[in-house]
Amino acid sequence: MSRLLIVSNRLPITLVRREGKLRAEPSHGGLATGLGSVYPSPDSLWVGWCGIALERLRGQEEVVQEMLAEKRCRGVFLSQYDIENYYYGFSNKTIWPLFHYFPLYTIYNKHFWEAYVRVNKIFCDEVLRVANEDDVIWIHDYHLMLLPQLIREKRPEATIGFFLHIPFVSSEVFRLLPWREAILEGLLGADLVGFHTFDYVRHFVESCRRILGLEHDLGYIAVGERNVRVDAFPMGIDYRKYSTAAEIPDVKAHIKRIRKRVGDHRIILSIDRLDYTKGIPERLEVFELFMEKNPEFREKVTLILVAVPSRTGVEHYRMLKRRVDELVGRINGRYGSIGWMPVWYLYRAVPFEMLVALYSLADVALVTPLRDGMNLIAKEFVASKRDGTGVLILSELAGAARELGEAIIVNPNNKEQIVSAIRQALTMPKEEQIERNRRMQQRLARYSIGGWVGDFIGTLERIKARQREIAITRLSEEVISKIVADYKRSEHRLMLLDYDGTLIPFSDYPRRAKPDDDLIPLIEALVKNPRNEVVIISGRDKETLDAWLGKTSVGLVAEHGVWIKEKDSDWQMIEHLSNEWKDEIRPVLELYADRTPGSFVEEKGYSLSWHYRRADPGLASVRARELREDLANLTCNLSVGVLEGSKVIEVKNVNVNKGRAADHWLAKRDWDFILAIGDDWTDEDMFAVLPETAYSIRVGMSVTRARFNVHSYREVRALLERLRE
Ligand code: GDG
Repeated sequence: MSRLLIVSNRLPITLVRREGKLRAEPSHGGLATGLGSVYPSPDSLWVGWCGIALERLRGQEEVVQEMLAEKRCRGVFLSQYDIENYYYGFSNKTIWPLFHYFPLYTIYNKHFWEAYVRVNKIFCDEVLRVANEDDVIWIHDYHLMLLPQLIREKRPEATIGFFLHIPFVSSEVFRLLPWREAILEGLLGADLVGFHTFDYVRHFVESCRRILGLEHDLGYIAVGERNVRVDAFPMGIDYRKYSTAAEIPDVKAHIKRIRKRVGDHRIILSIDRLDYTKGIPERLEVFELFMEKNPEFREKVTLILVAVPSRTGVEHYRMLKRRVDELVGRINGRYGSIGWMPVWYLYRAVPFEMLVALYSLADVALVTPLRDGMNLIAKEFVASKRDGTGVLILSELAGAARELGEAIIVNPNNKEQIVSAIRQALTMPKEEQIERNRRMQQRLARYSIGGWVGDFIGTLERIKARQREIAITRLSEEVISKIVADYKRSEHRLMLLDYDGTLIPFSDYPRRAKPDDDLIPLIEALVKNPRNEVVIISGRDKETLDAWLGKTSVGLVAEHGVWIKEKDSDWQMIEHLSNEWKDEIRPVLELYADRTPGSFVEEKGYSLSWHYRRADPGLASVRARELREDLANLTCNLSVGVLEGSKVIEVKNVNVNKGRAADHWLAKRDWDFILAIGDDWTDEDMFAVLPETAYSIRVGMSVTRARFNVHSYREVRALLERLRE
């Protein structure tokens, strides 16, 4: 039976050594809390670091594994050196700051990187040790970005999902990373890569395009033979757990106790891990400004600040702690009075019952991170509001802001705006609070943590099924043997072959894609066989085709079918065409070439094309979209059509396409063997007119009318070599 294998840096339980004895305690943080609700289940296993250095386990690894196995966990053991360099180092001093737009905090250190690679390999070994063939492997977060590819290398067929819990930065920031290629390649080892928001999806696919040159098509990236899906899955919470928590006796007791202490003061709540991305000092400054600007609220409002210790071994976190301590002291000293302390400060994790008691009591939750992948605190606060009252003030730079639009959304750097938001929150009529919260609650209840897990795993299974479908159309050795056998048996064979991308690889400059030394003899050999009729059916102009292939007496089609040249005869036009439209279209294309460095216009007898292979991909895709719109307007009264090939937009007379050219040859006689091969969508017109018995092959793993797909021109050449023999 297939199991769900969750893999993350930390397990949902952390081992601690107390009085010489090992104990298991629950882990804190977004991932553990979130997935903890759907875990453990009998058909799942969680693989991760157990929280204690190998040196301190003193040979007790087996005992630890047994302890962990009871909780359906499997431990990964890391040395103190690796924890320092992989966890505190690369994960938390390189990736964490960079991915939260803190490039100045980012340390690029070769030893950190080496440890990161090594630990990802240790995780890989452990996963391979416990994973069955048909298990679904779900890897989490930024500590393990190389792991998908490492597993893929060893288990090419594995089902692997990856989810990133933090933001994926804009490609402009991501490119700062010296190991950027390896990170992207690592992630693309997965079948599904998930992020919290669509913005992060955009940043990721853009980075893949700019850095690895991989195009994406509606969230699919073709990586070798695999189609990798990239999509947004905003993480939900266990809605019921929070919405019903106030009924728990312990929670009720906490509520009563805190209320007695706070009296009738209004409560503003702030809870986070103590992390510089969460904007805690900035929030304290805002609260100070609020006190200063709104004296009528002094002695009436209390800010409860829970800061959960985090990564205390990292210098920036220690500095942050000092800063927060100072600010709390300053505000309490400045505005406090006998009997009223403006800020209640807890530097520790609180138990769940206390946490939800605070959610339940708070009038306002102030959630103003400078950057946050999602932020579950905001969601938990809203879910805990049984009577619907309470106001959420939420940073627009938290992923959660995309779903919680009824909150008061603020820019965390705009102090004045947050000060007015606090005022607005404290004076908001109850009905309005309820109306806003109810809408958010409905949404959170619908897409809760179970829905999130189901959605992710469901999508992963669908992409796997899709990959299998593509694998079926992949030209197999078996089909190749059948093609060769049919070829040998037949008397009248027609071969229609596209040129660029099919017989020869693409080049930055079309003029450079000349036939190489192997191609001409191959074509000559095929043409020489009296049973063969071979036609190169191309979009290029007839002069180029003549110059490159004229000597071989192969049949030729130029400009997608404007011109045809039968074996050993002259060029002729399929039908008479006019060229007058060119004067109108040429200046438009030239303008786009001028505005898009690296692109250029190519003119052929009956067509004009704008090529953008060498242009900046981001700019080119914007320009291509604009050009398509311009051309749609300009060409509506002309008898021309607009075609899109691989990095080229071409305008040419309508009625001219490779299908018509193919028809010309198909009609010549009864063929008992037909083979057609092409690589872009102009070749689809050719595939469309073929009889069912024909062998048609599309180069590239795209959806196609052709019966089979191959990976690259090399496989086409290999197939033709087999036929030549
Ligand atoms: C990362 C991303 C993303 C916190 N303090 C206590 C406590 N918690 C629990 C909360 C909540 C979780 O920890 C914190 O989650 P966040 O989402 O706010 O933040 P990160 O830890 O930074 O998590 C984040 C998340 O992953 C999920 O993908 O949203 O953007 O940075 O569930 O309840 N729980 C208890 N005591 C505490 O003192 N019991």
